[in-house]
Amino acid sequence: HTVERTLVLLKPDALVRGLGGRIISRFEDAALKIVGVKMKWMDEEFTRKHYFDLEERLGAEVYNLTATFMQQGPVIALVLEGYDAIATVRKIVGSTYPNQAPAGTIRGDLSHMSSAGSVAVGKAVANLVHASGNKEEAAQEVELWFDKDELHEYRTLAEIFTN
Ligand code: YYY
Repeated sequence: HTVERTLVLLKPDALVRGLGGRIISRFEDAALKIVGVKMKWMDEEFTRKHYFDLEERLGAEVYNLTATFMQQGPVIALVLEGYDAIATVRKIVGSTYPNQAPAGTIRGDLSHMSSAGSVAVGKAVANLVHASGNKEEAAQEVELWFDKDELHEYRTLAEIFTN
């Protein structure tokens, strides 16, 4: 088990619904440490960079729906650090399709099924949060979203007492 960094986005649906604080609390509750944070309104060029393989993986329609959805409002980007942070965050977030995400996960507990669930034609899956899928993606995404000097080192109270 090693300390990792992973990228999380609070998507526009999370912010317009006023869920930012509650979502961030879920990560803090699991001892994930915020080492970077910013707010950004994504444009098409940046969306392409973030979802660079989405069109190839899932097709132009899914890419276009997702891109439009991500540009409907600003997002909050976080870099979270902790033991096995990449897998831990994905576990807390839940599966891509909120109707398949178990209760107890962010997507399972907080998604509105009217705008989520399985994919409806003409609708992006509004699943509140993005989280890096694996080590390679995490490294790429942290680098895309943050400059080195925007990432911070400090010790949490737990770390001060255990080290
Ligand atoms: O990593 P994750 O976000 O859980 O799923 P991806 O397969 O990377 O898809 C990215 C994003 O695209 C997903 O969070 C919602 C959207 N999407 C969609 O709107 N419709 C699909 N059929 C698949 C994905």
